[in-house]
Amino acid sequence: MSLTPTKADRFSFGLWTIGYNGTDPFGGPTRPALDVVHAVEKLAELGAYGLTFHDDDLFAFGSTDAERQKQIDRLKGAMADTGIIVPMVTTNLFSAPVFKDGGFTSNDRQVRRYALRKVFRQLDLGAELGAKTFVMWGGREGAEYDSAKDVQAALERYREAVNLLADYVTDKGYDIRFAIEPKPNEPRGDILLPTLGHAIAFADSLERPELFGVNPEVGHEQMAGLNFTAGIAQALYHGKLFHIDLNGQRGIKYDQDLVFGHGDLYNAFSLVDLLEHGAPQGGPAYDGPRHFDYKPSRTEDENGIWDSVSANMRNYLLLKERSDAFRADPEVQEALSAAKVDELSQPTLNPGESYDDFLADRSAYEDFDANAYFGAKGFGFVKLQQLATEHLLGARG
Ligand code: ASC
Ligand code: MN
Ligand code: MN
Ligand code: MN
Repeated sequence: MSLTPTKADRFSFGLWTIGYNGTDPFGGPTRPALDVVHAVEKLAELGAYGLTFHDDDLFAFGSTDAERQKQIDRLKGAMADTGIIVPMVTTNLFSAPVFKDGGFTSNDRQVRRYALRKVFRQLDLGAELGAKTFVMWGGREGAEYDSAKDVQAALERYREAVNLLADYVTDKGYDIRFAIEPKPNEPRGDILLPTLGHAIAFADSLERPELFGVNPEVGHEQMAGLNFTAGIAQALYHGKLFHIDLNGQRGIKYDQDLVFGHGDLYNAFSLVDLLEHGAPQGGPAYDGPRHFDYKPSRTEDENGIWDSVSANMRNYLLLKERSDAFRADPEVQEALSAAKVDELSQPTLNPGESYDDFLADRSAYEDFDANAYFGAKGFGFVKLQQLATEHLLGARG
């Protein structure tokens, strides 16, 4: 297996990721602005296939139509020269002061109307550039104070906005689906639709649920103390994994946006194993872009940006190689069987068994000695996890 990224790996990067200039709440930029044409050329050279962007990443908020068009034309030129595509676009409804209480769910109705128009504009541009996914990260859709936000009304306004967008893409014939990106907090004290579970429930309640899924980000779920791989498994199970944001996070703290693999490495391993091999006993697989949404640390210069771009892709490919070796190891297969991982895919009832049949089956209860059954016998999950660890550390094959 090759560790050199190619377009077939479908690695994509946000323009805001490589373009992050180092600004944080405690200090200003540590790097100059990155030009989009240079960014596209470098991504192509390093083996990525796609670029994604918020409207404001490409043309500054408040640009004139001519300034906006100039940047779009420059991006199109770079795409034509390099073969880089734009698989996803998104709208910035969080940076400009007008969005300080959110976009779709600002308490101010005029702001909501403006936010929606900004999204329509970016949707048209996404369709023009061939994007298949429209991500919605509502970083400012939330509150710091419970009495300041009617959460049910906010959900109603969110619904109103996205139902309208879904009507629009349907009428226009755009081949675009929407992916809601959950995050528990930051920049707001609490953000609406804080985890992928909240977002899936909401997506399914919309007028055109088939057009709505999720774009989970590794660090965002981990900020809530959740297991990202388990969440991705559930998103796949519901047919809702439309897109994914890969990065690294170490525990429950501010959103670190580290390089993929530089955070919880075990969880990164099980994630790549799931994305590449699917569920052990089958189940829907993910075949979309492997999108990195991270921030090159503000300690780095421009070389550090490109080192971190390569590190994201290389870590993904290394984990894929480790996971291939894990799956191919006969001892792992034995340990999986001993742990009965495959038995979970057998239905609990017999084929055609009714509850009358089931209640009449004495072996299931009356004659079953629950104390004796597993009293002295374990599942061997620890042995299995040690085999995973040995593969992850390169100690086996
Ligand atoms: C996005 C997205 C995020 C945020 C953040 C902006 O579109 O996926 O997580 O914006 O990266 O800094
Ligand atoms: Mn993040
Ligand atoms: Mn993200
Ligand atoms: Mn992010």
